Amino acid sequence: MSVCSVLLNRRAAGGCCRVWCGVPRQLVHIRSASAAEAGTRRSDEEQLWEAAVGYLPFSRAKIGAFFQERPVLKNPFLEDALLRGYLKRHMPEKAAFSDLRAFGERVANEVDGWGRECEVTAPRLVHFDPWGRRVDHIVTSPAWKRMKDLSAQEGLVAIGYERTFGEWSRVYQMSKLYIFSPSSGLYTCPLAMTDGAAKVIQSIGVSWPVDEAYGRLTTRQPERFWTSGQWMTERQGGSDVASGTETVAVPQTDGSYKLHGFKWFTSATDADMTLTLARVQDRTGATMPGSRGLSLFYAEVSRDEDGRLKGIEVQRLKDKLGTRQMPTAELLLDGLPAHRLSEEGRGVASIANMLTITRIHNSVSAAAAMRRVVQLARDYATRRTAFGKLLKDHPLHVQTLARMEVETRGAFLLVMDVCRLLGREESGIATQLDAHLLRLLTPVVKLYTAKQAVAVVSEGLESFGGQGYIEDTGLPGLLRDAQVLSIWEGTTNVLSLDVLRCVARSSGMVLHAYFSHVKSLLAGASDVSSLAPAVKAVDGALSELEVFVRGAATKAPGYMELAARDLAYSLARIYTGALLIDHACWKGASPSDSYAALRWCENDLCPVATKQVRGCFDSGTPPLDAALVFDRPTQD
Ligand code: UCC
Repeated sequence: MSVCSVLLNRRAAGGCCRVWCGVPRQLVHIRSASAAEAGTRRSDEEQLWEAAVGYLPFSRAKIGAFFQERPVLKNPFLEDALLRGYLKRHMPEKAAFSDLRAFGERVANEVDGWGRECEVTAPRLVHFDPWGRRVDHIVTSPAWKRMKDLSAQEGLVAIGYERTFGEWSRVYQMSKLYIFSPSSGLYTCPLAMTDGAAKVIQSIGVSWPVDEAYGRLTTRQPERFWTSGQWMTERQGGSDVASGTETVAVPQTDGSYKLHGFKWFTSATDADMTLTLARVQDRTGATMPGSRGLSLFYAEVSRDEDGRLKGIEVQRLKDKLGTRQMPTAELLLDGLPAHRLSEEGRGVASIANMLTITRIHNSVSAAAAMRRVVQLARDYATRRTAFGKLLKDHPLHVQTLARMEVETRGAFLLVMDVCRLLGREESGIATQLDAHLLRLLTPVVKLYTAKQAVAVVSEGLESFGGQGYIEDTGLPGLLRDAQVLSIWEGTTNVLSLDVLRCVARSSGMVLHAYFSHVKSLLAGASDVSSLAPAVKAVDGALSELEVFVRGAATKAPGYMELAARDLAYSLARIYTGALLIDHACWKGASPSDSYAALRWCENDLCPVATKQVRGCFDSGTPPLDAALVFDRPTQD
């Protein structure tokens, strides 16, 4: 039975009043006027009935009358209470504030649309021209190219090298990137590598041939601006760069080299230059294996007069879960002209500065992804009505958002503290303690914020219900792009082992710096009674960590390796707790700053101690883990 016939039956039964009681008066009037034909006489009831049928939900109209309001991206700088508070506390320069405010406006109104365009118009590879010549053109969207110009104009790399705000220049630069990142269409990836390359060139202090490149990487002029790649990963390599790098560097008579090898993952492959690792061949063609055989090379990506890439073939673009905006390629290097930047055998140590910078960028992007999803979810909660009221009036929903907010605040403060340390190092005012902290916290912030980002962004999508799962809302892309953050630039386990390595190489000095700095942060809060539970929790966790570290020295080999991940998490949670407390003690802090600190410190701040008590790192555990993982049904 059709809707109409149901209604007609109801009408016959005299129940028509219910039918139109939901129809707005004005609409009834307009509809009935237009429906009335001149010269015909119909009763008022008939006319109203026709009007009502015209406005029945889903009758004649194809898609109904209700449309959920979309979440609105507002100026991400103005919307971010913690970012503004942090900057007000540490670098209250008016020029920086007005720049960030204006940039935030541009991001919300203009750049965010470009970011979406980058996602929708993914890069593609054109191998051959129409006449069959190999060209290997990576075709990117106009929006991707606009991102490059914007990045130069806004100084997204340059700010870190101009150092207008001295030791706070990195915080300023990263604040801009933090605002930009979720709208950037992943352009933050080439910017991370560009920044890392500039840092390497600057720290090595080499002039020709990289002085021109350095100027281009750090310029604000779009027509001069270059981006850099970071080609480290090979088929055998993955994280194990030292033993997996097969690329060889063949010395040329003019002192340059030609590189031959296969790079398995190269991100943002439309770069103008790259830094990469290779093994120098001796006269017999032999190379040295392992880390000591690796050297650092600089190469420009250029084309010959026929339009062919010089010494490079782009094998294919990667088909990835996320970061689809950005071309990631497999490259065959077949005689790529290059210059050696490091001493022979010092490749990994020399590219380490690039890793530090890209890992910090990664962390900025992680915190930014969390902040963006929280901002959108918060806005949506003021628009979406369910079960009779707005989402913002459902305490359980707001509790979920509040938990996301606490994670986001923690991540932000941890990231910015590492940026602060980087800025101090680059301004030449870092103490030994700062240097140790920077080395220790770089892998920690990268691994921890990446994991947080996946969890918070996933939770954020859920807060939109089914709409969070719909591709063209732009929301699923946030989750896909967050997932890469824990994978590239060192996975969680590789970075956890890096923490152990830097502890060992510094003979424990990085941990010494860590303990004394956390204690000094807590000391500043000792007389703030409202924060006492948080201070007590961090202090207790720090003591547990000290006990663990002291005891670990006496344990069998392998014990610390098993504990590495939980150790890194403990370092992150305790340090972040101390930063939240410290920020809440600032005279300009808000009650929400204190509340966030208290909530953060309710977590298990020292999981390495918790797990130790449960025997997770004991020698009997790995066989049990293995038996569990490889458990097979028994043969009957
Ligand atoms: O390329 C990729 C994608 C690019 C996209 C970037 C965008 C990111 C931001 C986006 C924002 C949206 S992904 C591929 C990246 N690959 C990795 O991250 C590699 C992961 N593997 C590692 O990190 C390993 O730990 C290795 C490769 C560093 C291990 O190599 P070795 O040779 O075994 O390392 P060693 O022997 O421990 O260290 C060799 C030297 C030592 O110096 P010396 O000899 O003076 O004592 C170390 O102290 O290197 C030094 N070193 C470091 N220094 C090693 N690691 C570090 C470090 N992290 N910091 C400082």
